[in-house]
Amino acid sequence: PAIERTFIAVKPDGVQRGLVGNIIARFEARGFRLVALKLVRPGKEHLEQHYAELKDKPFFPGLIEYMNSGPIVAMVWEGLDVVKTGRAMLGATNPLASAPGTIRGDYAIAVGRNVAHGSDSVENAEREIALWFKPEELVDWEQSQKAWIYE
Ligand code: YYY
Ligand code: MG
Repeated sequence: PAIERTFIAVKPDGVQRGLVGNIIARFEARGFRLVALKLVRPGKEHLEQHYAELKDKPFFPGLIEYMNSGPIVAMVWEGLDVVKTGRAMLGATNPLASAPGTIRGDYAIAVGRNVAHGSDSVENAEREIALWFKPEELVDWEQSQKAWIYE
């Protein structure tokens, strides 16, 4: 495994339901490093770009409408194997198939209201981070806990 970055977002339902702090706390407590964070309403065109690979799916228009329905907390987290581990922390796409203990498995029921997003590959993480953040929004800082998190 390598040190990677992933794009994690709290979707509009997660923000409305007051789950922002909880979701951030899970990544923080796991030991990952927060690289960027903002509350945004980026608009339809941006959201269509974010989900471009799903544009032919029947649920695409509803997905975009939902994602555009309120503010989103956009984040970049860094750490060992964080792309795959972030997906594991989120749980399965359909919350009914997400294990308890995961974000979706603890807080969601419907696939179209699944609370949070996480990049599914290193390549997509790079693409999503570049879409959501300007280079100067990615903050370089050293975690003082690092020596206690990594061998
Ligand atoms: O990466 P992930 O969010 O787990 O799933 P994707 O297959 O990328 O789909 C993105 C998003 O689309 C999903 O989080 C909910 C929604 N969606 C849906 O509403 N109905 C489906 N059958 C599949 C996905
Ligand atoms: Mg996806």
